[in-house]
Amino acid sequence: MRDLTAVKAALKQHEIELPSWAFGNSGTRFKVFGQPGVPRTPWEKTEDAGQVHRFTGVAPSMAVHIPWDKVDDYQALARYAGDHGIRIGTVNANVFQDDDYKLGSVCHPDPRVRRKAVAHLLDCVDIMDATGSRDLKLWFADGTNYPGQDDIRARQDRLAEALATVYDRLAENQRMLVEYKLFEPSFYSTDIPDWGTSLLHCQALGDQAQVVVDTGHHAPGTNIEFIVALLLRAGRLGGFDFNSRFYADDDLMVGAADPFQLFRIMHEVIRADALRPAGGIAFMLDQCHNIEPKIPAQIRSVMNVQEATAKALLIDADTLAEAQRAGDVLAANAAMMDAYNTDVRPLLAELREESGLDPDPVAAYRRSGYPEKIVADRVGGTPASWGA
Ligand code: LRH
Ligand code: MN
Repeated sequence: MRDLTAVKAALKQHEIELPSWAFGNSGTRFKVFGQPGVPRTPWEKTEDAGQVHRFTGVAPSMAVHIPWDKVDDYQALARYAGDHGIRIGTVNANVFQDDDYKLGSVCHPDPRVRRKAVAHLLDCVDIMDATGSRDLKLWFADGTNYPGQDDIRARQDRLAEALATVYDRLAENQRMLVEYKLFEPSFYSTDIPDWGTSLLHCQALGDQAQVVVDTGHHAPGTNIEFIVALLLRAGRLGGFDFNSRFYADDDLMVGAADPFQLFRIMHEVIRADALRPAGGIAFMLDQCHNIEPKIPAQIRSVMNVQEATAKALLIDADTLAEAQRAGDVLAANAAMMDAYNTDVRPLLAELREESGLDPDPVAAYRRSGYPEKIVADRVGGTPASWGA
């Protein structure tokens, strides 16, 4: 079994980034259920993200989504985040909610629409300059619904041109994270449907372009940890959008639907020695808490990532490697399963106490009075949501 001091040290410096939009109301095409106390502004989302970090100690940044988190002064927002013990992290562009984007954004047949989309992406880089963010995350809803609707290759040419324009604008310490998704909202072709398409574009652009793996964006049965191992080997894994799903892009709490898959993914990260911040992976959550209370859900999600990571850190690498070398299939699998079947909750509770935190972050948050405070304070105004 691994040296627990080293395991704790690795867990202590493992940071998980929170999505601002998961503090707001969200739902499906059938219904968006409102909740009392939901933030109404990026400032209130920042306050809530500060609470998750306060009780977990490992969520020191909040990703923003533009225009959902549009403010007049992004430097002020970054300072406000600092006042709440966190920082503004990844900047997410949004070219999927404007009427002009019905047939696509950067892949749209009309150059006017493509210029409009690229202008927004460049605005997002300006925002990164103001917030001090390293990463611009790009997910495009672009695609088609019927064969023949548009030329698949021509759309790739348009995409490559737009990405190159934005790439050239990046400062040397900034990165572009290109996210892929198999389908939805397009149902025949998606212009970046898989890791290979994202990787090809990233390799064509340069080293500051990396692939994002959203764990909800694959066909059922996809071996996601295989993709992770491959992207790490290629030096092109820029980050994760963590969530979980039973069927499609369900955006449920990470680790809720398939904790074993999350464990296998974190094993590949650790095997590549990429867990530490210098490994360059942005561990982000990307979830929708349609029915569950938002802040406790984010706290629980951070804990789920910690549990999967702790189990993966407990894999006895020497025993595993020896069994693999010897072709001892059962011993190799047992080395993984012994770690996975280890209850790491006492270890994590101890780690939190050593860090001056309550061993049970969800219970501590519930006792904090904050849930009642936001319900009492946040009356009137428009609760934040996707506004879809
Ligand atoms: C698309 C996606 C993308 C975000 C959005 C909130 O499904 O995963 O990462 O921009 O969700
Ligand atoms: Mn995502």
